[in-house]
Amino acid sequence: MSKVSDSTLVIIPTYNEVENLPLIVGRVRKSTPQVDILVVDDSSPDGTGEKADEMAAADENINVLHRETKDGLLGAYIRGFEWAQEKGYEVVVQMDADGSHAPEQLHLLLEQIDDGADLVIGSRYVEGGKVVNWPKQRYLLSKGGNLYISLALTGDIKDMTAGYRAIRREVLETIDVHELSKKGYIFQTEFAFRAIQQDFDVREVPITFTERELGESKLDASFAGESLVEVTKWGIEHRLSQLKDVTSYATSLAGYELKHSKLAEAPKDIRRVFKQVTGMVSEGAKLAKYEVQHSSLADVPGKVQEGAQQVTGMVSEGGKLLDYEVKHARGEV
Ligand SMILES: Nc1nc2c(ncn2[C@@H]2O[C@H](COP(=O)(O)OP(=O)(O)OP(=O)(O)O)[C@@H](O)[C@H]2O)c(=O)[nH]1
Ligand SMILES: [Mg+2]
Repeated sequence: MSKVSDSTLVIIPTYNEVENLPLIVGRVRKSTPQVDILVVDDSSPDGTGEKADEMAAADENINVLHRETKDGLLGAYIRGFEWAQEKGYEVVVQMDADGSHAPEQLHLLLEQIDDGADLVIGSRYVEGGKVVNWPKQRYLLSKGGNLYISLALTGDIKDMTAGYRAIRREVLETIDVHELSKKGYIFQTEFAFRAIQQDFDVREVPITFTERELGESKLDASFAGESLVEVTKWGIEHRLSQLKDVTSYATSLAGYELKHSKLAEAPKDIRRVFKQVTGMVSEGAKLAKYEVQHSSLADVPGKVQEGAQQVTGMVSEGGKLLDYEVKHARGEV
């Protein structure tokens, strides 16, 4: 019997991934031979595009698009999505070239698609999900950021920023990808949020995310600041009436946790991180406050509880981050 996922295109955007590309493509071909691959290269100076052409010439399942200049990840994906739609693929997959998204786990995403999901996110932060080779600070910021996003958007999805995804054609036909924010990688979050708003069946599967070993990063991990402000705006637009009673929880918990953290002993250079964490917490509190002022009296007690738990989690992640920073600054870790 044929499955939806038999018609899948894996899009791999590349910029200077000449060492990684043959490895990742080889792994996809080996683990999931039924899918096709599209490399979207932005004229990488290191010759990734030529390498991709060589591979495409030797294997009809591999295709390449060349863009003239480096124009960001969203732009590369938009080109890939349009190509997939022209060719009539039922499912597209987003996969980084650097090995962070294991092709050996692709079947986990595709199985959910075949089970009826519209968007499947390979998640680091659901039970069973893992991150390998990340400094603790980056892990905590990412996890804290995602907790915040879940809270702000009152979603059940734990890893809204993740980039390993399988998407059904219908979702791409519904969401206008040209309207997504071009700031950093925030489009990933916005896309998932819109899919949820459109009542698509959005699911997570646990994956093991492995930090790149070869080649250079294209983006620093500075999503914390700008992106969270963006997310807060959507959250407010979305009118999260469920959050109204969370305000007092959020503010008192944040106050308590931060007072009891190791901040008093903290040397100056952790201030930066502290600011990021307090920024996160205070954005959360502001959002909650706004909601109290603007929502109707209709209440959803279960959701309030859940929201409070998320805030607690976020704040305690912040506390852990501070502890780590203090130890790090003292040379204990
Ligand atoms: N075509 C294209 N690909 C890009 C662009 N920017 C990033 N990529 C690719 O997008 C994927 C994700 O980029 P990474 O550099 O791994 O970003 P990251 O995962 O945040 O950073 P690291 O933690 O260092 O891996 C990789 O396959 C990149 O080669 C771009 O402007 N154009
Ligand atoms: Mg990467």
